[in-house]
Amino acid sequence: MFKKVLIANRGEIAVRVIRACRDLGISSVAVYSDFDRDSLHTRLADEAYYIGDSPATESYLAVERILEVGRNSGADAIHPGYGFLAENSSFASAVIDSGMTWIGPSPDAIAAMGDKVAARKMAESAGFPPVPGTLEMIESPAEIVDFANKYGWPVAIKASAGGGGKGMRIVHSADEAEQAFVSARREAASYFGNDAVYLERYIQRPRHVEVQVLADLHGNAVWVGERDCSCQRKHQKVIEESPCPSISEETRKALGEAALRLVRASGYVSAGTVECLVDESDNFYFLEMNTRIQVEHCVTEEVFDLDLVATQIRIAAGESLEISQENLVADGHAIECRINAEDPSQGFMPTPGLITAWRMPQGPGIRVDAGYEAGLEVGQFYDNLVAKIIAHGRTRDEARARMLRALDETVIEGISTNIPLHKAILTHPEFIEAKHYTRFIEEDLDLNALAKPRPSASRAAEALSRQRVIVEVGSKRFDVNVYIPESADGSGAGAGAARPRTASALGRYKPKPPIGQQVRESATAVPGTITAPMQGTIVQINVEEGQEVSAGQALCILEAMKMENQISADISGRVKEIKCKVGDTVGAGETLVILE
Ligand code: MV4
Repeated sequence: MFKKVLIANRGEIAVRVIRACRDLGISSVAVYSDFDRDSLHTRLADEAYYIGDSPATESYLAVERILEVGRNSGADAIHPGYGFLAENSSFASAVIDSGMTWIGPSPDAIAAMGDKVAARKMAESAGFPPVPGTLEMIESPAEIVDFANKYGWPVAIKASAGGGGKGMRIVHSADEAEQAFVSARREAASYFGNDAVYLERYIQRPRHVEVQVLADLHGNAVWVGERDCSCQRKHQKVIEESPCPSISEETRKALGEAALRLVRASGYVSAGTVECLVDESDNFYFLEMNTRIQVEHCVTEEVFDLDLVATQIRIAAGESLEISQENLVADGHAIECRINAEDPSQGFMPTPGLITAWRMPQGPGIRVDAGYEAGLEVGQFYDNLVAKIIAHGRTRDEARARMLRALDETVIEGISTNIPLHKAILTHPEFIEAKHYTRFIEEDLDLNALAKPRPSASRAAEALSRQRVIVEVGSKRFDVNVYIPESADGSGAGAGAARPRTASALGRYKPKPPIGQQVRESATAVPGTITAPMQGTIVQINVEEGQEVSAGQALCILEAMKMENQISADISGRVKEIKCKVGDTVGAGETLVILE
């Protein structure tokens, strides 16, 4: 077994891998950026090394820096987590060339599955039918029309170097083909550096079901159930569960066996996920294979009582799989909610900022994998996942009830989260009956009706002081928060005096200026003065000085936490001044455009 493992990641997955290392008696090495100097993974690892500036390209994607830390710290192996370098075959090769073990599949397998056209061919030859479509890249819009004449509209155009639906275009008729082809190729070139695109029949109302597989270096392979990830928004999974509630036992078995055929045919080793679409008649089709541990691996761990991350590490160290297929029987049901720093009542705007209060749920059937705690800041540089709550029960209904209880117990202040969205989904009849499909979140939920997040503590920290008061009304006890303006409070001490912050109780809270929150709340909106709603980077400017614009028209795009946010005109008028340029990092409240 390895003595020391470097974790080339951050946030909750870095914490998860550190835990697996500790369980296995392996020493852990964290790497961190400027922004993460105080973060949970930095502090939890046995050793931690600074690798660079906050932007991921300067730190978590800085291959040479990470390899250098690996060598200097004496790490035997590198675990990449998910995202960042996890599916970068050159990085996997470089790790191996540096004399360390790569905890993951071979660089060849990563490259083969990263090429979605090659992966479709491989699935086809392994007897796992891919979504009907082309097995080669297409060269002209005429091929879209030919394809539709054979299979019917709509048709999906996908990037061969893409994945996860990024850059996917749906074409409904021949007159849309040309434009969709050109823009899909342009987007593929700019996002993935490769303009190859291919076609798939667009499956109506599909479910997204994925099979977890494990394979060792000795030819043993198993499938560890499946997960349903049909609850997505903009190709981001929101809730995942295992087992899939809507397929028959027969389909489940056929799916698992098809995934194993693909694993065997491709010689795949390590943990992996075979993603499928399942149509309304329970036909399933290969979509793509992910060659990493996934965010949602925890639901599988709960129903199979298995540590997938530890198993990945054991496989990389050359151990044989101890588990046999017959012994892999799902115990009950598990559901995972991804808790994101975003505001579903404001178009899912990312909400970076300082976490001023943080209480995670506990009790029967609840697991939390988190990357944050009180006193830490959620920044604009990385994704907006702050925690995963996983509920396990004997049945889906029990898991769902436990999740609702857990969401009610959860307290996160200072930033907005998508907890109100989770509550709306979990109580919606479509979800309860497991009939949710592709456009469930956008079409079936009333997002405007979602409860507004409670007044944030960062607002309280600025101008208001919070007092917790116990009130008895008709002898019934109420626990009430009263927000009192600091001037009226008299103490001048603000919220800190009303209740000690959790992190200061830990003795390590260092106040940092909250980004994102303070200015947004204190800025009084001046009509025509367009300000940044959060800290971020200007990636596009759509207007010129002197141009006439109408209210609601897009002025520029601000990127924060890997999400693009459209900044629109609040009034109709003329662009008087543009105060930013593409590439600028702007702070919350900073003036971007002035209209007159
Ligand atoms: C599709 C599809 C329909 N037809 N491909 C791709 C990646 C994943 N994020 C969703 N993707 C889809 N690919 C074809 N040929 C529909 C989706 C899809 C989806 C599928 C199941 C459940 C929810 C979904 C939400 C958006 C898109």
